Amino acid sequence: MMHPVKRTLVTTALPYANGPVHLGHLAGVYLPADIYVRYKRLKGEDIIHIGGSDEHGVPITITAEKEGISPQDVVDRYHRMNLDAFGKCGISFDYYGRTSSPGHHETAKEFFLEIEKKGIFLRKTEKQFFDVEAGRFLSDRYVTGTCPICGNTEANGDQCEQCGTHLSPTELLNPKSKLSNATPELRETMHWYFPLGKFQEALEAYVASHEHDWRPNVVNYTRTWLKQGLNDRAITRDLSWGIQVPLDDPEALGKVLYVWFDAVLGYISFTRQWAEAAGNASLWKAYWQDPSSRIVHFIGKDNVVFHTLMFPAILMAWNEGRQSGVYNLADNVPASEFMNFEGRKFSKSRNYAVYLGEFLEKFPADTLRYSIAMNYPENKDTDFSWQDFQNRTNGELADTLGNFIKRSVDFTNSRFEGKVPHACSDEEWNTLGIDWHETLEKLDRAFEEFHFREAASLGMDIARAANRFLTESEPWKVIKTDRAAAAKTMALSLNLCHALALALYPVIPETAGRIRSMLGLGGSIEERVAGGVSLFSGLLSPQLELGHRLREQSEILFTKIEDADIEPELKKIEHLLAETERREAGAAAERLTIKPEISFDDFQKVDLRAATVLSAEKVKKAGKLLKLQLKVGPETRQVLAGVAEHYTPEEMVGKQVVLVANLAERTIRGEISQGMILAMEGQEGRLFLLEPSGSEINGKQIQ
Ligand code: B3M
Ligand code: ZN
Repeated sequence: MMHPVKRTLVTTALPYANGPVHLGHLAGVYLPADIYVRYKRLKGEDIIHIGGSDEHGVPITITAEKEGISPQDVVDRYHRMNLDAFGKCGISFDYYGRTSSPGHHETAKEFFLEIEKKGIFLRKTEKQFFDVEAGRFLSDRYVTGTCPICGNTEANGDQCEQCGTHLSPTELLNPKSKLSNATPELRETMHWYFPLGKFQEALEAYVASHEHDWRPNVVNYTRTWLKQGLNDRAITRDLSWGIQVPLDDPEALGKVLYVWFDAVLGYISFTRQWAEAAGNASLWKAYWQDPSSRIVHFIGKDNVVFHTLMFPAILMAWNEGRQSGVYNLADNVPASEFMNFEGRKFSKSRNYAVYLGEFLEKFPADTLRYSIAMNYPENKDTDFSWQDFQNRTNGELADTLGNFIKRSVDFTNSRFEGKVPHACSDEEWNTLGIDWHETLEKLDRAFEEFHFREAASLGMDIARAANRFLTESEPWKVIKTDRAAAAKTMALSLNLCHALALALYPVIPETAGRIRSMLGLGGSIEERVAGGVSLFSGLLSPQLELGHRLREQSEILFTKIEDADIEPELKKIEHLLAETERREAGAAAERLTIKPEISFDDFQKVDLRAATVLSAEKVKKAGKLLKLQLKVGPETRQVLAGVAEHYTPEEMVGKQVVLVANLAERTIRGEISQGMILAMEGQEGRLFLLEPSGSEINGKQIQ
């Protein structure tokens, strides 16, 4: 950043309001953002956290149709549920908005109109599937069919879940509408396109300017897209739920803005709504348009390009030719990897998840926050397990932190009339075996650079050192012979309690508040820093004065988690896993069922030939596909085969394969495929090519 940072705007990905958020979401996005925001507040910095519900898009309408309720009912239910769960978890949003709000519709329309007025959008007419029975165009997710790559009969119009290939609906074999199950027909429809390619250079420069401060994964992932060249993206859809295209034009009828175009703008609308609610309607501009402000988007890795390419390009389009009202681009986009659960990916559709709200009905928020911070998926996928949760809660939070605080407060209450019995000097503070300057610097860097696991560990290291100090000083023995020495130990211990509350506040804020209250300190941390005071540097010296009065009653900060408490949870997982296995076994058995009988003549229609691979190359944006040139007798054929994850191009060259030579020609990913080569699935999904052996067989028929 060129300017010293005056204020920071933190945003968190807007979860679709079509289901409850789970621990995976918390770990990747909301907890890290909250830790960051609380740390900044602790330093007295000006920072706001803006989030909200993504209430448009096909995920919402599909849920509504499945449950037989209206989209509005769906978003009302889950918006409330998620907001409530975040509240219980201590995620301290300054504003939590909704993209269905009139204010947001206004912002999105304003952006659309500005970009339309500048003539940046393109209008293109393309063929899209139309469900005649339902009288509706079908967006990608409403079409299902057979995957042309792996043969999965339940592939979605945008992606095949079985082999992971990104698809477009017209690539599906035997396409069906999810609405009516009818075979849809192709009809022409016009859409507005955003020419991302027009911003290619500017986006490259933007990413290059952050190549050292963004996470390597974020830079690499974005660059992969840039290298492939950015294409025009449709930013409207034929749907009824969403933000209507704001033009008085018959072509705009029945069209809404694409959910991603609208959702990222939610960050802006919600900041506006926050400012209005705070009674200073123009205050939002300071966060978005003042060059000395900084924007940080917390997201999961699956949302990277929308935040590093799409949203910046939209803002660039808005900014073009403007003198005022120019938006800042994000300064950082700390995208997380995924946190798995008991060794498996969270999955909403398989119901393999622990939902945040449910979890907090059984266990306190800070135990969850701490365990998740210690498993923060910063640069690789991590795993959350009940065992780890139990160990950390019992061993680290209860035995180390909780125990130290309670011993310090109880002993002072019983032996020193509940008052700090000694005035600690800075020298004494520095004899504890903790280098405070170094600790502060390390903590500062860990929070500032988004290393939240390290930040939480550093806090716990202080607790360990404190525990050791108290145990080794043995004030309960020493007091019998040297009351002054015991008084010094207790005063230092109490100051350590205070330091722990500060250092751990971003991670376990509720506990920090309870520690402060036991220490007899009034007012919350938030109130104390409201005026821009930094409490964080309070670690450098003892803060509790001689004679300061503690609260009379101590409390147990963490109750241990018994095996019996997590047993039902482990049972539930066992059950879920067994169910998944059963389903998978069932699916495998189904695949064994033999297809309906065909006649000999039918079989004779298939022309199988031995062919030789002349060359092979990868296909852009299709990680599973290889483009092969095959020699078949005198002919050369181009065939696309979904084998890229099993064979390298080099391995393919020279292989003899079996070609279905009279299969109708198809276009996959814009490339012609003239036939298909035979392969079979072996163990663990590994593909094996059928390789006919023999010499001089090329071009010969296989019968
Ligand atoms: N709702 C996708 C998701 O929940 C989307 C994020 C929007 S962020 C502006 O992963
Ligand atoms: Zn597939």
